[in-house]
Amino acid sequence: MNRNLLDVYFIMGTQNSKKPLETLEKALQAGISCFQFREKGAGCLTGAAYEEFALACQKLCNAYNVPFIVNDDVELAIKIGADGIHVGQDDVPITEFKTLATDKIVGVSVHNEQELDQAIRSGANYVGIGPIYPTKSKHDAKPPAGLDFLRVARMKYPDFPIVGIGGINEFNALDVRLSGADGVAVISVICESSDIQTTIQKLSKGK
Ligand code: TZP
Ligand code: MG
Repeated sequence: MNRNLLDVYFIMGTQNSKKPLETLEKALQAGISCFQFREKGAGCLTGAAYEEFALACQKLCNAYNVPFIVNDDVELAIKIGADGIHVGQDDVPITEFKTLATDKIVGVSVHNEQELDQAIRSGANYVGIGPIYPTKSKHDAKPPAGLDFLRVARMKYPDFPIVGIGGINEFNALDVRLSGADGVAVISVICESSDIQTTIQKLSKGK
């Protein structure tokens, strides 16, 4: 995949924003490079409402020509023709999705070298490394790992697409990039911003 797609990678579900579709549209207008639909946690949508919300997010992403990636839910991703899937270590093995949809983007969260090597061997198109900093957006997140593993991963795989995640904001995004990430994956810094346009400009490469 084109590593530029990871530049500003926005992740969101209804648990993250009071007006999620409005937030997503502002983020798209401001130039996010990728979007991940992540509807999970207490009070999240289920059934038809879940699928309708996914379709509404997908439609917006399509209008801005921004890849629409589904978190965890391979079945939904296939059903609605998402551009890709993102899975963690406890989710379905990516080979399942790869066989069903060869041309799709597959992302995997990794936390150590073994997981990193395994993800790449299994055909991941990018990996997410984190949480780099403390995060309030994922209740079962591992302790913040800092930038060290990111540096190790970049040294080992100089050209492989890597995105950093967890507690990233406009002030630390450059450190994450300088440590080897092609981009930053964020939830709260965008969802809680009163000026999404400026926030995204500051998160973005070269701004
Ligand atoms: N995976 C690791 S940290 C995280 C996820 C989904 C949450 C990132 O959210 P925030 O608000 O940008 O820290
Ligand atoms: Mg998962």
